[in-house]
Amino acid sequence: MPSLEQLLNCAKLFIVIPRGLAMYSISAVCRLTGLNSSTIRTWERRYGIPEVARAGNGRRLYTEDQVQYLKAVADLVAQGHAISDIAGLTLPQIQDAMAKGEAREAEPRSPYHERLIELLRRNDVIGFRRLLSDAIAFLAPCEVVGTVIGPVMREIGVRWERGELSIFQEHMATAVTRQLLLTAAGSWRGAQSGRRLVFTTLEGDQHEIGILCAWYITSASNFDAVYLGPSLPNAEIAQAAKLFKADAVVISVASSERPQQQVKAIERLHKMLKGTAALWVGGPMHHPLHQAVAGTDVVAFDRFDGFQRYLFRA
Ligand code: B12
Repeated sequence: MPSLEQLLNCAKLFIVIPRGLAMYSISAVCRLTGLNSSTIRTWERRYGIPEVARAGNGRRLYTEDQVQYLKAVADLVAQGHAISDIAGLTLPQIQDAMAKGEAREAEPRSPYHERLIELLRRNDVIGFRRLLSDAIAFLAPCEVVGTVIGPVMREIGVRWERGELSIFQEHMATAVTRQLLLTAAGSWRGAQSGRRLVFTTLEGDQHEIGILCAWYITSASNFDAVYLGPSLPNAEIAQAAKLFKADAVVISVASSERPQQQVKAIERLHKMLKGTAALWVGGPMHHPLHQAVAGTDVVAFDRFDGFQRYLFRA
């Protein structure tokens, strides 16, 4: 018995299939959307988009609507949106987001960017370490974290989502970056001003590069910067702030699936620190923490350059 796909192919020779009923193979979808087949399969496996029919021989068959959907998703991802944020949206919602011009501006990239990504792609961990180490040596702290480390880590995230980089490659990049930042910040002479900041992330948040970047910038300033490591319960943070006689506690809040929980934790920490230390928080612009702390004395940042300006004026 001929498969559905064979029947469809035969049918296409003799009859005009009405728009909306045509089915497309994965290679046709690649040509129409500009995506590669491994990205399409990865999105299907990780996010269930789209739920695709199979021909008798197991090959995927996509409807016209699904092709349009994948094209719209591909366009939004190309504009810098995270696939994990888009995957739950319907086609009209995606089109609406695009019509409203919610596209993110392309991020400025350093001359190191493409080379670092390529070295990682080739699993050349020594080359990656050497090049990142050069960037740290030659660029000012704020420049290296804002134009090299941040954009490279975010692109690693995007490429992982597309199935172009593996988890071990992301871990490798994080491990090297973390180690180089720890070493570089350690080489700065501790400030003698008596002003002190402590750095950490909220309990459960293992994303460490953002807070390490902030700590690294601070190490070059007139503050004594104490890094506590990531993922600390509020009570521990409050205790450390007291014992270290910190002027402020600095928290990095990574993009999260449960942002409201993070906002609540920040509010609780703010109360616990009253009378002991100020609270400074950094995190992505779209994070609800920025709105939640507006009008309070919590200082919020979404970029390292703004943080540096604040440090040097404080
Ligand atoms: C590396 C990484 C990890 C590593 C972290 C290792 C480590 N030691 O740090 C590991 C593997 C542990 C990890 C785990 C997870 N991760 Co992760 N991870 C990333 C990745 C690829 C890079 C993060 C990073 O280092 N960014 C570099 C920093 C510098 O950039 P940034 O965070 O954007 O910070 C900017 C601003 O927010 C701000 N900023 C941030 N902090 C601060 C602090 C101060 C003081 C200031 C001034 C500014 C500031 O400045 C920066 C520049 O603008 C991102 C991808 C991405 N787009 O970021 C995903 C990402 C953050 N992870 C994500 C997820 C979902 C997870 C997991 C839940 C996955 C899982 N299912 O297990 C877990 C959660 C683990 C946990 N409990 O915390 C999602 C979050 C999406 C969402 N909306 O929920 C992301 C966005 C990936 C994605 N698109 O799906 N992750």
